[in-house]
Amino acid sequence: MEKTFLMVKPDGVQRQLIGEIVARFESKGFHLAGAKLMSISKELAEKHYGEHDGKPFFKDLVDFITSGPVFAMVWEGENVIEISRQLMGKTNPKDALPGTIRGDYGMFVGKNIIHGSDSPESAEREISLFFKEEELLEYTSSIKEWIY
Ligand code: DAT
Ligand code: MG
Repeated sequence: MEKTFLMVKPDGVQRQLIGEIVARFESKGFHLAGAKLMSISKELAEKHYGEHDGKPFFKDLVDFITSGPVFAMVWEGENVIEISRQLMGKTNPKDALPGTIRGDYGMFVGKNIIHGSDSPESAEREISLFFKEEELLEYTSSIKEWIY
């Protein structure tokens, strides 16, 4: 089954939106493989956002993502990468539709609540940056037969 890396950013944690965000992915039918509340070091932030190195917002992005705890998660499901990007909404909350996480809770591109991998390659890379193999659990979900 496809996996993706999702993360409630420091603004989402401080605004007490972890439960709300987890509930959206649970209710959709995705399967939680691993999760943890953690701090991100500058080194990890720079690796995670490496594709944006050199852009004008890079320093602010690294400062923001290291400014407080994040809630890192791995979710599984058919097409989870594409569907979770839809549930998140557009990068800039001003363009994100109501009903999406960024559309419902975000106001500003620099504080947009949630991160999600955007391709199978970035999912694999980001999962291995944030999680050890033993932190990801394999277990059967009893509701799976009612979802697929
Ligand atoms: P996404 O988080 O939707 O995958 P991205 O990978 O293009 O978006 O950018 C990573 C983060 O960087 C994004 O969540 C918020 C910030 N960011 C992107 N574009 C920005 C901009 N023009 N100004 C300020 N911050 C920006
Ligand atoms: Mg991105």
